[in-house]
Amino acid sequence: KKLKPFPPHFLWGAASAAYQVEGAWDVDGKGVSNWDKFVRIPGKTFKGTTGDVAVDHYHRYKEDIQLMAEMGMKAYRFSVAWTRIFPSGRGEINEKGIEFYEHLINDLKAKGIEPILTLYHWDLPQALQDEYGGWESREIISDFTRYSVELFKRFGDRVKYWVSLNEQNIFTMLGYRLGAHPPGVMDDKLFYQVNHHANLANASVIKEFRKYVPDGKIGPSFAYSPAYARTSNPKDIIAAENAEELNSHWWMDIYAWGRYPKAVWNYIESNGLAPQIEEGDFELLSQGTPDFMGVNYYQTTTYEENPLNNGAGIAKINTTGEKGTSEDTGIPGVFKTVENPHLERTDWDWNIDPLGLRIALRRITNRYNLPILISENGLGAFDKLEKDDVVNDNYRIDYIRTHIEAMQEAISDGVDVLGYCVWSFTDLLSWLNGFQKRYGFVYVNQHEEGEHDLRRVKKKSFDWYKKVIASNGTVL
Ligand code: GCO
Repeated sequence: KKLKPFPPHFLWGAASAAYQVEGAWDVDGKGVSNWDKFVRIPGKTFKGTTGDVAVDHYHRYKEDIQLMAEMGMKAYRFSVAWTRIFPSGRGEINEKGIEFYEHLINDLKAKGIEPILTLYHWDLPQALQDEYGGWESREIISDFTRYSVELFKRFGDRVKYWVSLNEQNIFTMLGYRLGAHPPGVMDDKLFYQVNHHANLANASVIKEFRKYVPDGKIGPSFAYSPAYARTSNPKDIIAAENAEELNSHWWMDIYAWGRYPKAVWNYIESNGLAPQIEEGDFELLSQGTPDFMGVNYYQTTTYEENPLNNGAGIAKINTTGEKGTSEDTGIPGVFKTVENPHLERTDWDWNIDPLGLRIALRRITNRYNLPILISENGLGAFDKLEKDDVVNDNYRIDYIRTHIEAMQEAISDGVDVLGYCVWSFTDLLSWLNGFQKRYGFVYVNQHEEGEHDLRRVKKKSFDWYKKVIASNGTVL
């Protein structure tokens, strides 16, 4: 088969999130977010790490953008901290917060880097959590819309690519099912209700976007882990189908079509978990069709049948980076996750599956027929800063190279990919893992303890990705 080249204006980029890079948690009028509060609860994060300073991007954004320019990056995906704009979630606007993103965006544009703005990357104003439970209440829909519209008005003339919600499936799963992210709740019924509100908020924002930024493109970023069946036993096949529908279609169908997939709906309804729907909800949901599906791809998940009488495993969160600490999880009668014996694993025990990216892109294209922005893909590892400021992250180059190859195969299959954002540009704070788990092309000398001057050091992968971009993906 002949491979198609990457399109001429392909968005070669990298991504980050406000809480993971900015720091300056209480500077220039910023309000307190759910994460500012959560990380202060003992035992929640690795060695109690917080994002108070993170990698201090708030004060060093110029230096960071200079490095992006040096690399020749075409796009930078970042998120806005809601609490910088509306410190208590709604009400008074904090102009200092607007100013920061104004400078960031202008600086990117001046260097020819396309800004991709994420409206929500998990840092909810704590005031809204306290007032009405944040995503637990329908009030979030109008507050999130007001905040988003403010950004459309301010930046819509310069920012053409927008991501609405980042990984709704992950922040609701960790926040309301596993209790590992704020607000630390474990309640399956609430989980579905919270998701229904997030779906409505997502649709409402996309609907407004059309009025304010008619020439822009917007979509959610979904953390998609394609489901594989362990064997050709039909019982394993149906388990994988169940997982695909419950763990992925349940979100992506709503984004693309404004409706919930039937089997999941029936399953949650018969288990008393269905969300409360109000009149007009499906009408709004069907008006929230995105311009693209944002896909955060890291790995695939393999499933097998799970007999009804089997005890349910609950996912264990790995915050130490030790291998073999993740456990099989599942729902009796529905599916069970198993290790895939054909794949290597990362330091964090995630499988490495480039072909899974091609499969992901093809499945989404066939089902939704939307362009795709790969809004995240990358490798979290224990990087080592060697003497003379050298980081030999050959494993990261291998990971990204094989995923770019798979992406090109998918493009040749006919998938419309708008861009590829590597997670991440600089190293950044991992929500639960502190600074041990690193993703960047640029090493940041930041640690939980000991010497940390925050200096930026280009890793080996920096020069490699620079060549990839310069050759529009022909030199890998
Ligand atoms: C971590 C996670 C994050 C996510 C990102 C999702 O280690 O904290 O891997 O970095 O990838 O925030 O959008």
